[in-house]
Amino acid sequence: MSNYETILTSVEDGIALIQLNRPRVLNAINRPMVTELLDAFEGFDRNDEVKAIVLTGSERAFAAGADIDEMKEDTAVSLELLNQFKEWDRLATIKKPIIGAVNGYCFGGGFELALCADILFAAENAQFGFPEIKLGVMPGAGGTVKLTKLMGQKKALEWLWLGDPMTADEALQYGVINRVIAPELVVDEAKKYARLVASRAPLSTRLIKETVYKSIDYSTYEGMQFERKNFYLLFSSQDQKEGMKAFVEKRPAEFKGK
Ligand code: CO8
Repeated sequence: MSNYETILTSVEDGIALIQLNRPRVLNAINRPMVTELLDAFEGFDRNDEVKAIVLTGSERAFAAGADIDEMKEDTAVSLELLNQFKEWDRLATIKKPIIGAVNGYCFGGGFELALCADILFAAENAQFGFPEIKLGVMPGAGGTVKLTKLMGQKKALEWLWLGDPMTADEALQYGVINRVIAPELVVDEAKKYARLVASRAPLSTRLIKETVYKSIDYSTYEGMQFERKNFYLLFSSQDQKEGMKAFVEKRPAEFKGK
């Protein structure tokens, strides 16, 4: 359906699928892929037909990292001038739910991309890691920061310093992913979860996502003030009237996302 070179996209039953598609290099993320990912994510975020987005790779690899060939000659100045993370930062502005489905290798920039998903399901054979230290660098697209916030500073350092892969079960144990699933079912389960979220009130889904991410950086007090404003805001929606009316009338609510 799409004209992209590095990803495949489709929409079925209100669920968009974005699949990384550079299998020859284990879906290594090059700059055109970042541009295409942003185009696809932002397009689906604006598309009323789409209620949630599933992000996946292929059987062997979600993504084995940023494309090393592409960046091996970079300098500090070329990276500063390129300012590629300006594009990457826009991933955090996607409002619809993103469900990640990981098979195989999920390393470096691939792991950082997976961490941009709101919910992460992984196959039993998935491997997560930040091998950047073995290349003489370190994560640059949020890996150090997000891993620390997810698993705590001691555990994050233990993994980041060695750069060795963690299994899906270890990632689950540290709260980095949501579920471990049989490899052949991981995308289906991600789609199933996406359909369930899609059945809930869409404006609530958006504002819950926004509030959860704000709460990571806000104090409890600031977070609760922010939560309250969003709670009030939902009382200006038709879906709040419909949801509460349906409860009183003992019937399922029909949410419109308005
Ligand atoms: N970049 C470019 N090419 C890659 C990459 C990569 N990250 N990973 C694998 N490939 C290529 C290999 O070069 C190989 O190509 P060819 O067939 O032409 O030799 C092909 O994919 C298959 O790979 P292997 O033969 O190595 O497959 P194996 O099953 O033996 O090994 C591994 C799989 C263990 C995943 C191994 O390929 C590997 O270690 N890859 C590199 C992992 C890595 O170091 N990742 C971190 C990269 S640095 C990074 O991500 C910084 C992020 C900064 C932010 C960027 C935001 C976008």
